[in-house]
Amino acid sequence: MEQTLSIIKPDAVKKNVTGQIISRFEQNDLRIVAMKRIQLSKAEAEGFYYVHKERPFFESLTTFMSEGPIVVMVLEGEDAIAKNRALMGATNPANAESGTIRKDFADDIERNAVHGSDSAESAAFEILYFFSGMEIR
Ligand code: IDP
Ligand code: MG
Repeated sequence: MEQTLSIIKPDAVKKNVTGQIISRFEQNDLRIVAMKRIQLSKAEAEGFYYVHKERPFFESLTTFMSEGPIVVMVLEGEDAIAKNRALMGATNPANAESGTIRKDFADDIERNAVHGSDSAESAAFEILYFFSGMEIR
């Protein structure tokens, strides 16, 4: 069993497709073991995405991620990190395979519906960024 962090980003929350996205996780044997709906401040979005702080899209990305509410989840299951990434599809929805979340719900490379941890190290950091041990059951 492995845990990963998933975020339904402001674009997808605004479109009211939270339930459709969560269904895909459950249909693929990922279990929600923690979940909340919050709105990040700009500084909180910058802290979450600090690994990208030198990238040209950092300013725009963190403005987008703080523009409206998000739904943050810890998903648990076998190979949860890789499985979630596969369900998400490519960063740019134009390159995402059919049937993936980003193909079906993302607008463009920035407003791309979901976030998922990309390694065990990032999952550990990202889960702790949003949840305390008591909130994960
Ligand atoms: P990932 O979310 O597929 O892991 P990353 O490369 O880690 O992709 O980028 C983090 C987020 O930054 C992406 O999900 C997307 O919202 C945004 N992003 C990535 N590349 C670009 C870009 O070239 N232009 C604008 N935004 C981008
Ligand atoms: Mg990433």
